[in-house]
Amino acid sequence: QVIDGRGWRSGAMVEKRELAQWFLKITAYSDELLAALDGLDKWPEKVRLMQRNWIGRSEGLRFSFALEDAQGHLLDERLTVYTTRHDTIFGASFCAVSADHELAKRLSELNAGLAAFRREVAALGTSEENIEKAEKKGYALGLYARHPFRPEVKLPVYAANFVLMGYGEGAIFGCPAHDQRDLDFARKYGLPVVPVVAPKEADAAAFTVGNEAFIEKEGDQTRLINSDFLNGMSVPQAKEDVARRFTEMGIGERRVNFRLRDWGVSRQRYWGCPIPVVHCGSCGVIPVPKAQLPVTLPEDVTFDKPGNPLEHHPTWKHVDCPHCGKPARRETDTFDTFIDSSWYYARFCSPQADVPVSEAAGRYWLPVDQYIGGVEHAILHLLYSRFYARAMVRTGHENREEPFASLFTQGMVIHETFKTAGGDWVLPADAIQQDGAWHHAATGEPLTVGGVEKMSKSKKNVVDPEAIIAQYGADTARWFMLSDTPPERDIEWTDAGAENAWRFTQRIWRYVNEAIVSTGTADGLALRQLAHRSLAAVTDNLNGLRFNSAIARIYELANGLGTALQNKVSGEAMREAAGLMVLMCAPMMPHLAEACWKALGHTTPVVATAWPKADPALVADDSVTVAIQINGKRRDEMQIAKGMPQTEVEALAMSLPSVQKSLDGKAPRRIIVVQDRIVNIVV
Ligand code: ANZ
Ligand code: ZN
Repeated sequence: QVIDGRGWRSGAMVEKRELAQWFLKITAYSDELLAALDGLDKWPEKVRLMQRNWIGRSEGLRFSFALEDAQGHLLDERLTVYTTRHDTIFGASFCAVSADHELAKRLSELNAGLAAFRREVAALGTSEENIEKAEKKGYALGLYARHPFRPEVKLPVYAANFVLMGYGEGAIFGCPAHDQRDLDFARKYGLPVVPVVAPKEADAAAFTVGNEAFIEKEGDQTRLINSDFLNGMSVPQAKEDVARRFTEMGIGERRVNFRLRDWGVSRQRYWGCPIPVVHCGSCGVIPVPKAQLPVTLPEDVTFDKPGNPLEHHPTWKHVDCPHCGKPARRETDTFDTFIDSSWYYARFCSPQADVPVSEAAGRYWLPVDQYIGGVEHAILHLLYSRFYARAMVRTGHENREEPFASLFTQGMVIHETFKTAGGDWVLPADAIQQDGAWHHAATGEPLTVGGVEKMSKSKKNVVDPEAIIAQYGADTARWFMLSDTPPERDIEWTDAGAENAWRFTQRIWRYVNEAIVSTGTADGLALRQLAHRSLAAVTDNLNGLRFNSAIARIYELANGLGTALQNKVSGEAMREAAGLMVLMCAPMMPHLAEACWKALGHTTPVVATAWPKADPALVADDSVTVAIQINGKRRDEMQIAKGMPQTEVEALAMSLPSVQKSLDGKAPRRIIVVQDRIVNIVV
């Protein structure tokens, strides 16, 4: 809940402070949370990728350097680093520790310059992005690390602003030729840049690195150079060799690291579920006994002081130890709200149960078939829930390790922004366009049109659903939103788009009413085919959540209906097509659909009517055009399914109005059918 180093709600800068807080050990599940992503084949690939990156598994090596002081005296302590590029060890030209590393902390007690540097780094905040963007800076500690293979080579040790305390060992060796951060750092402090990996075909003696580090891509295109016994090896071979040697030397071991950190669930605020533990001076941390749960919040709190009101409350936190009965202190931190959202899906299966979740209900209902939510949940809520599901399996509460079988991440509604010359944001409802320029409706002030952005209260680029519903109705609002864009993408709200959707509602109403009274008699097969094919496509699109494609098919059907009305197509086919169109619209325009359905003479409402099934014979696109002849003269044609049996073809031909007219009441003497081509009626 920290975005760009700021609180995601308040916008306040995050500062580092030490607090005793509660964590859930999600890192114990890193491996399985990662591995099981492969099985989530109904999740968007981008969300799975975000989770993979967030968990951030890396295979590397942890090893230590001997340390000496400026006079060359060996120290007792060693410097442990984590690396994924041990193949580059001969290109090492410095070591660096985080400003929060024990070594930096300790040395800063006697070194004012270092202390100031540590404060400067702390002020950079916690944002990885800021740390990534900031100029790479360091402070020399006056210590040197001995190169493990070349003891005469001394690598200066710095505290550096780009080394994070929370990752690996909080310490690195820098290889400037093959890491951009290390290269920037080396150029700033005049450290050697020795390339140790080069393209296969490159001349080792001539290969150099300028201001861009040479990063090894996956594959076998490179070889080790300037690296003693590693020369000529591929990167994986060299990694293997160094790992083996360090292990044999007893200074290192292979190690899998994860970026994922344990989940800090303590919040110093009033609004939240109290963390149900009591701190006792003699017994330690004691969980609140089940009989005393839930711990409820006091209602008489004040917000007059900064900090957590639960801390300031005169009595709430003073309780007796549930274990020894002596005066003890209630935990005043409350849970992160993501705790509750992590398992509500399970509780929803048994909302009345007197246990947190009924395992039997979960067995029946879970996993959630279709989960829909914004992509902003990709790495927090959706990862926490997956962790919780696993934890609940371990505790016997549930038996599904994955909470959500299928995930859909919808886009956002975005809108143009409007601003006055003075820099004030203006609501779209207050902006009017005159002669191509925008003005404030009330003051007449000229307005500039800014970017099309996610609707937000601060930029005022919001449209009020109430106003839209009052103007167009809810059906139109919904129809426009679904029609415009695939739901996983952002949709720009425009008045013109809403206006078009509204016009379409009018067309549907008109066509349905014309179909009701239609007395047309022309052949309806083409219309029926269109209707059933539309139905098959719309069914498929709705199942795939492709609402905009579904709507495009409905528009197509409506156009076909309009043409059929003009062509006086059979009233029966018109009413069938109109009825199907209404049912197809219903999930997206329920109000209009019910009114049309009733007008079509149905007494059961659409909501109680089953979704229609397309007739496969009409859907199949294996129709052929057959010419109709009377006494050898071409009179009409009709579309029929390929291979239609002779008797059916005859009956169909005889039913055509054009044929009936030509026959003028006379019975045919003979009908000759050339399969899939001609029907000749002999009178
Ligand atoms: C030497 C080296 C040479 C590295 C080279 C990279 C390129 P991943 O893959 O994300 O795990 N590193 C290790 N701990 C760090 C920390 N606490 N803060 C900042 N950087 C840290 O990244 C592993 C690489 O990130 C490690 O491999 C280390 O730099 C750096 F040509 O070691 B490397
Ligand atoms: Zn006690």
